[in-house]
Amino acid sequence: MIDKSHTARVLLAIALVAPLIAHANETIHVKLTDDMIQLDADTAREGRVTFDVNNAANGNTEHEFAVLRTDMDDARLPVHNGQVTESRFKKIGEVEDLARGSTKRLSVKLAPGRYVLICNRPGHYEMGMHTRFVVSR
Ligand SMILES: [Cu+2]
Repeated sequence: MIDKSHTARVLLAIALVAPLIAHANETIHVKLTDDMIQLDADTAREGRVTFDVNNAANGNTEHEFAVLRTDMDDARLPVHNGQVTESRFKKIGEVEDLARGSTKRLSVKLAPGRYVLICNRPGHYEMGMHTRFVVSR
């Protein structure tokens, strides 16, 4: 004999959980080196993405990590006095003042599209601290 109320509860639970699975929280591990931003994955599904950002540089220099929404090539952003002109972009989020060895987390909601990840300490972008990131449906 089928328990109808039990079946209804199971269906309700599936209906509530399914959208959460479709937009699962993804964590991207980010390693900041002296002249690079390294990712363990350069794509994610749309939804909440957590960047786990570690300053793994050898030099005793603080770094930062910013997420910009742009279709531009990550190597061709406009630069003024050693810094990317962030005002020309939609900045999704950032973490700053990462001392050597430290880790900070940035959790953002990302729509499908192309992004550029940079460190915008003066001179760091031009040293190579930039990479692209793509979010798919
Ligand atoms: Cu930097």
